[in-house]
Amino acid sequence: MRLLAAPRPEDFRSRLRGPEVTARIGLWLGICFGLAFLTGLYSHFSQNTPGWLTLPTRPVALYRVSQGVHVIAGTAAVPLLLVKLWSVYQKLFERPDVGSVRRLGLQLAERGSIAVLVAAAIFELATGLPNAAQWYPWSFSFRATHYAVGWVAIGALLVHIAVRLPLIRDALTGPLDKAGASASRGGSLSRRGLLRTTWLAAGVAVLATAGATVPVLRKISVFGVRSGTGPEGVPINHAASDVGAVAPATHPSYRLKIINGDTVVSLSRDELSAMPQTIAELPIACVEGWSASGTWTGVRLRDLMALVDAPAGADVMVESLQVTSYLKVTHLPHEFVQDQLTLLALGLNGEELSLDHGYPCRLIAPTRPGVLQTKWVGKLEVLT
Ligand SMILES: Nc1nc2c(c(=O)[nH]1)N[C@H]1C(S)=C(S)[C@@H](COP(=O)(O)O)O[C@H]1N2
Ligand SMILES: [Mo]
Repeated sequence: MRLLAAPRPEDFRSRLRGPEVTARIGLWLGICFGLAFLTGLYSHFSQNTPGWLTLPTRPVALYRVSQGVHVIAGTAAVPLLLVKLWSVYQKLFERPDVGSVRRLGLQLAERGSIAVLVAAAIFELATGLPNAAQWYPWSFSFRATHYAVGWVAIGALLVHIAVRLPLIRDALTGPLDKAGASASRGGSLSRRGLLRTTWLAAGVAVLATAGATVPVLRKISVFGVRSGTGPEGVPINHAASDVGAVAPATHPSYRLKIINGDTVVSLSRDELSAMPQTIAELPIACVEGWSASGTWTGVRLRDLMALVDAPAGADVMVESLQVTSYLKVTHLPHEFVQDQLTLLALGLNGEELSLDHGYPCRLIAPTRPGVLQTKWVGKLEVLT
């Protein structure tokens, strides 16, 4: 009979399991989720900026570093979460305490909160990882869902830490392996060995992907989604031919339209080139985690705004010539409009901007998500 019954927690005899291991991995997992949450908030508010919020525009690589940390923390969390779940998996087979209604209620509440935490944590990693690999095998909006479930995950995590704090404190301050305990019941592996293997797995996962954003790691990051190559030495996300931008961007009648109410100024590319040019070293930092720095040449956006007498505090709508709607129109908050490093770029790394990087001109601003660095700009409109 016993063979057919579900196992009991006592049936899992490996001495590798236990709060000593779980709490140590949990500490690092908590750090990864905390970092991913904070950097995720910053990324969300960079893309969805409420009127009351003024975003920082320095350091220029702030978004690049933040989004790199976001993806690296999420990647490191994958092996950590797997080992942590393994280390507590026997608890799934604990029998409910039906002797006392109060204890049963508490048990169910605790189990429910852990179920939410585990589901939310798995969801965040299982959606974030494919996204960083630019694979979208689902039909819901990645950003809205990943953001909403992020709040669920961090809320459930805080409850979990609060409930378990005494246990966590004891486990972290006590010894990892009991003195004199042999490793025999866990096979040949000690707890220390298990933890070392876990840190190693997390490290390998990070090194295999972080080259997409950390240039010195490029050669060893075999799973990095961007190699660092492309026209003018910068990778391409969404080529002109993907979004129907080739014909309008190369048409001889191209004019940039700058609009402020009834005031409209049209400029050809030659006229843009004849304006004072600024050179700025700024990164493209894709929300999907890859990034690359470039030296851009172009006209300051605020000089263009002056041509139509735009008021100093106004935001600007930037519209691309592309045919498809995704990322065609973006909103540039006033702090970026006024920034002396926000350019309408005409050149990159000493060459004329290539079609796939946004010819005839593209927006490049300090510390902004890649999705908002609009290419093939056809229209700038002052918002009042
Ligand atoms: N008009 C337009 N601009 C765009 C995009 C787009 O699809 N359309 N993609 C954005 C994304 S997601 C990124 S990461 C950057 C990449 O710029 P690059 O291809 O020049 O490296 O361009 C951004 N600008
Ligand atoms: Mo991007």
